Amino acid sequence: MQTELVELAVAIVVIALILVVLRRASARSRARAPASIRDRLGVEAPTEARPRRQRQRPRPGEPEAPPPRAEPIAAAPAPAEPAPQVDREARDAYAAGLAKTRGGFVARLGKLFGKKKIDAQTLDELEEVLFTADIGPRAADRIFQAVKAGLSRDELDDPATIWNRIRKTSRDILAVDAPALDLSSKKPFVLLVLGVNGVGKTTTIGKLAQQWRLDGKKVLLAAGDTYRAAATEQLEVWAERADVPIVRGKPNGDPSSVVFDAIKKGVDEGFDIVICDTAGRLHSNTGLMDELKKLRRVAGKAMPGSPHETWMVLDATTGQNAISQAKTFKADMEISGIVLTKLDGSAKGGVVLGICDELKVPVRFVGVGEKIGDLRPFDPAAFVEALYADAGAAEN
Ligand SMILES: Nc1nc2c(ncn2[C@@H]2O[C@H](COP(=O)(O)OP(=O)(O)OP(=O)(O)O)[C@@H](O)[C@H]2O)c(=O)[nH]1
Ligand SMILES: [Mg+2]
Repeated sequence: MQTELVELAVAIVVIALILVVLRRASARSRARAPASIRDRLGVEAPTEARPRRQRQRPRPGEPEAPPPRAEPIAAAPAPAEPAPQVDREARDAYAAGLAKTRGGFVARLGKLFGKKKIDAQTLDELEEVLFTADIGPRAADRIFQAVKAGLSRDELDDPATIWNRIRKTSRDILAVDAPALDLSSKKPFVLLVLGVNGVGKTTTIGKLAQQWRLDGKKVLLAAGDTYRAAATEQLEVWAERADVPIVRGKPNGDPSSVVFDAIKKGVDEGFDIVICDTAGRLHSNTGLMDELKKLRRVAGKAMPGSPHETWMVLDATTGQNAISQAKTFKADMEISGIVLTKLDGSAKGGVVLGICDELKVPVRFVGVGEKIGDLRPFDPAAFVEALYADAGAAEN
């Protein structure tokens, strides 16, 4: 009797196990069924396969795994966000300056998503376009991963969704967390402008001087580039155009003494802003870096706490070189802002993405031409709209 009971219990367990296995197999086959069959069966589409967990530690003898490439990205597609308010005037001003950049990597993206069928190969091509786009490898990877992670299979057919993903990630990259520029917080507000030669420091200072004077500020320039006689003359021309006074030094004199005199004058005569020009030499020249550090120390002696901002000017036409220049300077020097010049002459305007992503320093202004009015405060939302302005047209 006892034996029969045991046999009965074993039989029940075996039947229960067979039922469980059959149910699982049936669920799997329904999930794999094409959409039309799923519809008929009333089954929801399977969610994206969970990515396989990467092995954390190398096996003995294996090289260390490289660090993860991308910033963490939300795996789920972003809900349809309301498009940010965009300053149309700023967008149009950037759009003209970004024409060459749009003709470059943005046009290549447009061709990619304009194809009839968007499939896994499109993702491979997307990766290639982004990584050769002069936007820096980290920014390229962030955009790539965002598109990849956010797109379910069905969405791959929808270029508008892809462009929205690219726009949103670009805006996120450009949104560097930094306090807004407040020129009224100090009197005078002392700004030191530096960068390698030819990037557009002196031109930018002339443009800034005019903008701020027109805003009602009392602006003074300091001709801190004493290495070349022509440098002071050039700044004098800009001072005249902008209608602001200038403090000059002797040719080959000490740039620190010019900066000291200018800040003192700024304090004594009630100026609102003192902008200091500096010499540009190759960033590998350690003499220059020492000189710039000395300039900062001397400025602090003329007015404790100054310079209040130190901006690095970068030339957009140099693409990723601009990123490495900024990194070199930032390693040695406190940089609180970036001015990116020559966007108008460059197909590499996307470099601003790499600069923001890698340096986490805010871009304050962008130069979009050689004339005195060709300098725009940087507005990330308007910039992104201008950069991808042809995206809609490219879909056709
Ligand atoms: N197209 C264009 N050209 C610019 C822009 N900004 C500056 N430039 C040009 O870049 C060249 C160099 O500008 P500068 O202002 O002399 O550069 P710098 O950094 O002061 O140069 P150094 O004093 O030699 O170190 C000039 O011919 C400017 O007209 C811009 O936004 N767009
Ligand atoms: Mg200069």
